[in-house]
Amino acid sequence: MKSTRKGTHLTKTKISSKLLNVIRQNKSFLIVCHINPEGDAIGSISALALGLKNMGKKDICVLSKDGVPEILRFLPSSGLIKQKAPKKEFDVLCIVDCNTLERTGFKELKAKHTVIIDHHIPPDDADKSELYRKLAASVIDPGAAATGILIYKLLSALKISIDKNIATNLYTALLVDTGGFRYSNTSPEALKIACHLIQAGAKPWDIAKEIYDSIPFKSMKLLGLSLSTLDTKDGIAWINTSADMFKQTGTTYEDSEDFVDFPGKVKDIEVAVFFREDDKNVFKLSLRSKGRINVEKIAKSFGGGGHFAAAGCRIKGTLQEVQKKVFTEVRKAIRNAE
Ligand SMILES: [Mn+2]
Repeated sequence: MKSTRKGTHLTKTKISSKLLNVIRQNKSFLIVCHINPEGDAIGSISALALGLKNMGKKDICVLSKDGVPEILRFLPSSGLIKQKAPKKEFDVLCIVDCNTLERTGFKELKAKHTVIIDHHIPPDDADKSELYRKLAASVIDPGAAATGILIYKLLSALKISIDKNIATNLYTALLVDTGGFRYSNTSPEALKIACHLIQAGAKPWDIAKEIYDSIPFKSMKLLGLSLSTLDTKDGIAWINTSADMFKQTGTTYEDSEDFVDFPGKVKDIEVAVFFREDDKNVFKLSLRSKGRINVEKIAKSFGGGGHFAAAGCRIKGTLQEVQKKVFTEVRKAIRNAE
């Protein structure tokens, strides 16, 4: 556990002077997040863009390959986010809430300097990649509850005041990545920063209504169909959403975003799994741990990744085959944890 220093909001994450200088000394910025973005990704890139604007930077482009999910369109300035990369070269490329170019969904982004602001663990071979060799500066802290926290610290280090719009974006980033201030990453630091963001104008009830109580009707119907597949065995609970269910309800993957939370609510289980049928015999899996089992390890063994308690991967096969494969690994992990 990291301890916080007394009398300050901030833990030990260091915002390097290198990073501050890259931002201070340059004029144009290309800010990009990962594909399939959620609240931390969109909130962080929007807050960074607003902060840089408040610093007097005029040439800022904010990018999200998959655009902005409908549920996040209330976020201030999210309307300015583009899906296509401009042809021109920028001074600085900021890769946010992810740490490889691949995760941004763009093959090439042109900039003189590249920085990474993220809280995911970089891939093992990252140091060998061209991106890391050319990196101008970075703040990568897997101990941070959300990338929004790192953006908050960066803006604070740049002495940019947090206005209401920035606060709304960053509060949403924290809210989403801590699962509504419930997950294990809900640290004193996360709550202290959330407190400051509320003082700066973020409205917790309004934001919670947007994030948690604005589910489209068709998504709820999809959830109903999916929940009817709920099953549990050997400490695992799961649900499955078939291609047919998406078709029946006129929904898309975006509508099943948090479905893994539902098997996760079952009492006395260790691991929850959500199976999403992406194609004939191709399944996207989301895994959640109740705290003892490292699901990142399991996802990684299937070529996926994530965090200790939340991870994902893609497995080929029929639903039965895929379930057998993953349940075998989960059972093994549960046995080893005993
Ligand atoms: Mn995040």
